[in-house]
Amino acid sequence: MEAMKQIQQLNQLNIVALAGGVGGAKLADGLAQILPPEALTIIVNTGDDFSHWGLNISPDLDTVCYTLGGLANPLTGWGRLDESWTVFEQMEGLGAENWFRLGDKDLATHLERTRRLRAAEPLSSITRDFCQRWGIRPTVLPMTDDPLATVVDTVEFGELTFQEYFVHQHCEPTVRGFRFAGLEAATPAPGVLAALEKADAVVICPSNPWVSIDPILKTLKHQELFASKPVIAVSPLIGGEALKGPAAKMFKELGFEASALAVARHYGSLLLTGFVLDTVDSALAEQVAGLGIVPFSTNTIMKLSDNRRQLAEDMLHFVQRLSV
Ligand code: FO1
Repeated sequence: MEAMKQIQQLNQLNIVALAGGVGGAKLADGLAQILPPEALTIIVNTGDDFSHWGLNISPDLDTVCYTLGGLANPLTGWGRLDESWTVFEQMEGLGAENWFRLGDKDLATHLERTRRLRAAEPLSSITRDFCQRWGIRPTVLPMTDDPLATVVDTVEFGELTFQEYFVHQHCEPTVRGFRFAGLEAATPAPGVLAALEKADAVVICPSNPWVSIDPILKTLKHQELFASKPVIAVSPLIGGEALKGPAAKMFKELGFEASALAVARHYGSLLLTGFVLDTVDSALAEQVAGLGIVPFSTNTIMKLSDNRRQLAEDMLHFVQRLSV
């Protein structure tokens, strides 16, 4: 009965989640298991978007949507479940670039997205329609409908487009900075600012702070929207390592220690009200508190669907505590 009451209260929260790829998608899925669809908006990074084989690819949007729709490949985290690779193999046979793998089902998404973008339909409108067709009920929004590209400045190659760095070069080059091409002209997609205004709290998912969350924060350009409500980030670093991707490597190469504490410092107390650390990092809680950010330790590893739900529930309880 007591547990039922708590869930009912959690149900009444209105949440905006900021998400990149796999980590963001998993927490968004946990939140979607608890919150009513009208109380959850997920704002997704589009800085990874690029053109490949003449198609517009939006990797993070697709990872979030496929995950929420139960369509994601659980082994990679990106791409489709039960995928086939006929077109990819035929393209390879014709000498096409093969460093970025596109499966047959996934290709349908890119073909239709590209067709509609060329017909001047905005990315946010295409995403809304795809979500409806895939049975996804929370609102998923690209951070912007405008072109914005994350560029990675590397010691070995100079500037690389994000997917060149991430997939083609396997995140191996040494990072010395980032640039977000198109940032000045980019405005938040329709619905983004309204969702933030309505939200009781903003959740920053355990995505890469440098290349998944920073582009969203920089595109919003309306940090005052955050000032009146709790903003809570979940650390993507656990015991100094990222579960997936180059976040820890980036912190080190940019001259910082790779730790949950460094993530909390990166966002800072002007943005964050609360910070969720994994239990293995609970010894850092005191130092997070020293930054003026309320720490909370729990299990943040989301291997199973139940773990996603549990982390979302823990987060929402934390939001409630910070809201009073
Ligand atoms: N990541 C890879 O490491 N190799 C790939 O071939 C690859 C293909 C791919 C196709 C569609 C898609 O939506 C994502 C894909 N990803 C691939 C993942 C993606 O590049 C990154 O995970 C994100 O951009 C980082 O969040």
